[in-house]
Amino acid sequence: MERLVRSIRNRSLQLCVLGSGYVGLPTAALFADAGFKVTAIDVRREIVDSINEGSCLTKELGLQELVSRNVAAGRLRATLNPDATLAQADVVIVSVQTPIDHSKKTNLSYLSKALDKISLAIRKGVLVIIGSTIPPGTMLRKAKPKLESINPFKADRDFYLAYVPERIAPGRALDEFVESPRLVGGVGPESTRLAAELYKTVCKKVVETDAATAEVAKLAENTFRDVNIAFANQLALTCELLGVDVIDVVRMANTHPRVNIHAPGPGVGGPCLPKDPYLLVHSAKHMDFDLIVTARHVNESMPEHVLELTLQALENSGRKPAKPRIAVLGTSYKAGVDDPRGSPSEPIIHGLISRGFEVSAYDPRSNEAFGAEKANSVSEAAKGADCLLIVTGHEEFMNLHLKQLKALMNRAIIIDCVRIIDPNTARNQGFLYYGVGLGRKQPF
Ligand code: SAJ
Repeated sequence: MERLVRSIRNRSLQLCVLGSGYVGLPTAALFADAGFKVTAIDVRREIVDSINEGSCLTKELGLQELVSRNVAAGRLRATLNPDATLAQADVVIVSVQTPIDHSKKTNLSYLSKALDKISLAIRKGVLVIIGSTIPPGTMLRKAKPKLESINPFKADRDFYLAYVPERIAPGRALDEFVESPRLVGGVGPESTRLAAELYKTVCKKVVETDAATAEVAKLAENTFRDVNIAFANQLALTCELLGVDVIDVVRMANTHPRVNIHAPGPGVGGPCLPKDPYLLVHSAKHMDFDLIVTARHVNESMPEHVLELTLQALENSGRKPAKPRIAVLGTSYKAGVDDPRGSPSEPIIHGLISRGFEVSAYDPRSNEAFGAEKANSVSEAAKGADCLLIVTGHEEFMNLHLKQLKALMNRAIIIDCVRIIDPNTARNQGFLYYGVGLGRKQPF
């Protein structure tokens, strides 16, 4: 153990990262920058080739430069071939996807395949880190037995195994990797100690725990956010009926020193929040998880509410056009990122198309259009539109030239799901303005 700790401190261990996507590649690049020799493994040739060329396909602030610098210095390389790399590695970090299927059950097949490969290659003294989000119990009931199944090695004695959940927000991955306290939970004390030692080379703060606690804590963080956002969304729906503005209500309530209500919106997207509450719920099925599941249902229902608002606005704007044309602004799942995974824009656009509407979509960061006509600017999307539907709160949408847009549009309606346009400014420019959480009816 002491020898391994020394090898971490003098950077003489070889690392490999299995899965070089949104999280794996920043992980590989940061450890390489800390001085380790790192091999990034992926099944996608385009990812491997781009890394070896000193470039990257993942858009993350500072990542391109970090990859290029460390590839040039010979500390970072990528490969499609896991077997040879795993046979040499002293540390294996697993960062593969763990999606949920249509019945909301976790698909652990990518993780299982990774563990199969590691179990064949494992040697004495190797440290295996799982970074992927996993259901509680996975470390002790699946990962540990699998890694102990081929060779007569025992975890925490012959090799080391820890869960180190990632906590990074896409778009700020590098910064958050370093700055956010990192949970490190080993399957035993030696594993925790060794993994903590490794992460201290990159992270400013490491919090030691055990694997089972780290598993639940990771899911608890995102579930808490999801429940909080569901509360904000339910409050928004209530405010619409009560004739008050949820933005004012949340601002007022949050002046209380111990209240922090999140922002309502068109629904919750991304690769984590829509999934993690289900991972938590499925691992303890016998419990009554009404709160968490209900919160999910509230958030999942928001795109439908946006469709209802759109229909209402069209009806209230005079004669409803035979085939309304809607300009959707934003297809990435949240402001400032290019990632469209799980974006509320997807069910919204599909809902509009299935109602026979024409839809154009523009996003300055994402190329996704979810089946809508892809526009190259706000003006192009708005041309001939009956309604401007703002789904993602990108800063590019904050100061829209409303007068110009009105001149381009067929009908002047704005549905603001992320509340980035001031209602009075829009109304003064002659728009019919609808916002999520903005009361329309007279109270009581
Ligand atoms: N959203 C709201 N209202 C809010 C905040 C977010 O509607 O007040 C929506 C967003 O628009 C988005 C979704 O929720 O559609 C998720 O956004 P997010 O910023 O809460 O989370 P992610 O998925 O980008 O990343 C989270 C991270 N949490 C934060 O940024 C606060 C990160 O810490 C986790 O590591 C990450 O999930 C993960 O990988 O688990």
